Amino acid sequence: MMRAYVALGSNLGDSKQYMLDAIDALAVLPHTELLARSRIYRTPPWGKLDQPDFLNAAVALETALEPHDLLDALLNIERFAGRERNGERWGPRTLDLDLLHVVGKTVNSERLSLPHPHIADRAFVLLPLHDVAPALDIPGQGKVEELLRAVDTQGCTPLA
Ligand code: PH2
Ligand code: MG
Ligand code: MG
Repeated sequence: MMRAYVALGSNLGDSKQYMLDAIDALAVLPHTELLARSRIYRTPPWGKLDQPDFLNAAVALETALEPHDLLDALLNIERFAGRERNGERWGPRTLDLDLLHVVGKTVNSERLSLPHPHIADRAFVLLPLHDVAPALDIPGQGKVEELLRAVDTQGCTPLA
């Protein structure tokens, strides 16, 4: 079994429901257990600014799925949420599931880079990840609690 961390995001449609349904779907993946889920945060859009605020969250999983199989499962859950890929980078989406890290695994394939190379840059990833794994060390980037101290979390607020 491997410890895996997944980031969730949504800024189109009923975002909160997409996130909650996605967490339920992750919890019932084969050979997988949901260990922890973060709060859901409202976050300002990053990268492409002229789009609605996002909701973001993160989960910790224990899984026997290999990283590429887990990625396929995440893409299936996205598709079930009506995710359309129109080629626009960083544009609005009903559901985005990003595999952040699988403890002990390094992957550099066309489809997948692990650890996700941009965890350290993004408050909308670090804030929820900190809820589930503050002491986690992301190889090559650093410890989540230290990375979080170095980013600007202004405008990011947990939902009540
Ligand atoms: N995802 C993006 C681009 N920008 N901004 C926020 N706040 N949250 C996201 O999840 C997000 C983003 C592309 O995946
Ligand atoms: Mg993303
Ligand atoms: Mg994605």
